Amino acid sequence: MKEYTTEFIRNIALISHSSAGKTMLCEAFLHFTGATTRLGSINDGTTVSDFEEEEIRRGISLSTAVIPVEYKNVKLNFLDTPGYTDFIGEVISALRVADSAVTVVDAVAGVEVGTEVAWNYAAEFDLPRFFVINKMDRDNANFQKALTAIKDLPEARPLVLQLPWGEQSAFQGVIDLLSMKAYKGNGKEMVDIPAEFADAAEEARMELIEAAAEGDDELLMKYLEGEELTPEEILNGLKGAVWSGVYHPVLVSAAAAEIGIASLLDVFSALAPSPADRPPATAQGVNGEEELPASDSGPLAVYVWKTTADPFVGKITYFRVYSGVVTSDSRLWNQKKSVEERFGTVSVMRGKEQISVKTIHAGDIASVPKLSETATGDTLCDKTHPLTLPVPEYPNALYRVAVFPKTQSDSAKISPTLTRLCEEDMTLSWYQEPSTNQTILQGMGGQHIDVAIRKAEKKFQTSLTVDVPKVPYQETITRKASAQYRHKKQTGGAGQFAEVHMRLEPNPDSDYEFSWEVFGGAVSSSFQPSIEKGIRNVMKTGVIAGYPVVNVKAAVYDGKEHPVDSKPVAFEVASREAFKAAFREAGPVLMEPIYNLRIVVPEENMGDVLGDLNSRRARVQGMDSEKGRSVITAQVPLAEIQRYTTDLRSITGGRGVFTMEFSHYERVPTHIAQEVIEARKKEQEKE
Ligand SMILES: Nc1nc2c(ncn2[C@@H]2O[C@H](COP(=O)(O)OP(=O)(O)OP(=O)(O)O)[C@@H](O)[C@H]2O)c(=O)[nH]1
Ligand SMILES: [Mg+2]
Repeated sequence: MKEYTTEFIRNIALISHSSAGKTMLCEAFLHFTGATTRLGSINDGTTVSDFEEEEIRRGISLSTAVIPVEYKNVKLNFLDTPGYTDFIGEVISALRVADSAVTVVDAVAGVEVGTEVAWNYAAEFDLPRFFVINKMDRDNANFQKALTAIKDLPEARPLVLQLPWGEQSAFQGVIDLLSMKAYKGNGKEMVDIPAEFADAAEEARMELIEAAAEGDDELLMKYLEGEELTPEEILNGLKGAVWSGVYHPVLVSAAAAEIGIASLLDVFSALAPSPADRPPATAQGVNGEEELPASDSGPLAVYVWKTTADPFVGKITYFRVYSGVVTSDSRLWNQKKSVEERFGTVSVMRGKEQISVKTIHAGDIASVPKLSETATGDTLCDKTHPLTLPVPEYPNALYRVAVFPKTQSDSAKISPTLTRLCEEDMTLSWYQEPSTNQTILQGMGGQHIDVAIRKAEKKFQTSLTVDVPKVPYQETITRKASAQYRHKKQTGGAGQFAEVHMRLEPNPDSDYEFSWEVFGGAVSSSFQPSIEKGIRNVMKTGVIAGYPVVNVKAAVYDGKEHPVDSKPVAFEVASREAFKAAFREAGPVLMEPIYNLRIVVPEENMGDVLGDLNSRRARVQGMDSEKGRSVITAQVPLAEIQRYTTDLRSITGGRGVFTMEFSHYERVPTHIAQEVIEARKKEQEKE
């Protein structure tokens, strides 16, 4: 592969709802430009992008693949992202390093929820955005209908740059309004616009020229005075309109039928910004923020946006150079980890293929194997000029499982395996939940976790089983109560004696407070630490259902001691038992975690979603309908939504999405608390 300098590079993220045709578009680009000799297929699992075993098995993309396409004198780095919303983390990472985004719209299905989610993320990254209406060859494909749906996306201002030459089985090419030519088939052959499309093309071109002139006063004057604008003037005007996000060009294709391929590449080469056309990146330096235009001569700033681990290939680090150049056999400084990393052979990735290149110029995307410490989100730079590039925000987890090792040997590997899996994926994490003593793996949905569990097995030889996690309940009290306990063992051998009088009170402001109110020396204050230890231990393990105790104030106000038999351990026991007794008298209740949910669904599903929320003890807090979509905000107990990703999918036929965030703990209704307590009792009987 040739070496490309900044102005000849385009970094373009392909985003959409699952199955709009992103992977097939990449496949068609590669085939058209001669990088591959035949067009791969999703069904046969032979595409360049979807090379992972799990991607082939499922027939969908699961992670972002880099597909560099050499066309004329530019290199277009397409980032083929997964559309399935479980893998949104991959989309965010791709958008982070892209200079523009292409939203692929299915000409039959139109704008789907996943399309909108991806579109909104691209807006957050302030990227110039394009639309491609793909699958124009399919039965029921409808360009106008898809275009109307696009107009309903938030802040979308579609600008038609291409019209389909026919639709469905008659789709045979693309009418390009910039060149006013028709691209036949894949586009190798250019012909005059067929007569029956001449009027429509003229009309659409007028709109395009007006849009091009809109951002440029001089151009606008010229246009209003009826002067003809040159092709160059139009292109420059359009660049302004597209790069500033005022207009979003609409293009058409049929990827699997390889129609409209050259016309897409022509538009992207001409109209998608190069890294140098984008505003400079901002990095944190030693003396504050630094602006970094994409330039080979700037200070070195390299952002790591993706990491993969594989027992055979080893670790591969994907990076984008924001400023400076990267060469093979060099040393780079990782500012966050404070280590120097040795870069061996630097490569350009094409799917799983590593194509070694000598120099990676500013703005380009490449990879390097076997870095020791560097992880996704890190910045690499020159040791003498430390820089840190910003890491995007990833959404909170939506789905959790408790994981268990299948065998003894898996048990030893569970923690390193989970750590490695999570290193690869910014939306996957794991932790040990102290209140339930379970190992929790959390991510964006059932498929996401399922893929991770399979990877653990296939890549890291660790077999895991999963289950719905226990809800991390808490125990607390609702009123003041006192109790006393005497611990006495004075028969034979060394005796034990301690008596503790304790009062408990609700303490909403903090989890635990203690006061020592023993006056007159009934209990020596030297026993206070043991008494507190007893309390802390019982607070960890709970009193009524085995969950941690929170929000209590404990006061020891009296007691008794024995000159010989009172030992610290005796007071620990007495204090524990006094606490339990007082706790049971103090109106004990279970508390459960409540989450804030924000659910976006098509309007027609609103009734069903609300009905379902009702059955989940939800408190609906807001409802909003806009452009055919409803937004519902609600507070719902975690116990009711542990599998909401799957449930919402089935209620809405996959057309609903949601986010969730922990809000607070709240009292569990008595009948449900009773069930939890009973379950705990049964468990204890088994133990
Ligand atoms: N008829 C027709 N089928 C297409 C076209 N583009 C893609 N397909 C088919 O649609 C299905 C999905 O295509 P993909 O390229 O995997 O879609 P994707 O957007 O990458 O999907 P995800 O990876 O799940 O996000 C495959 O069976 C393709 O063969 C097209 O232009 N016309
Ligand atoms: Mg795909």
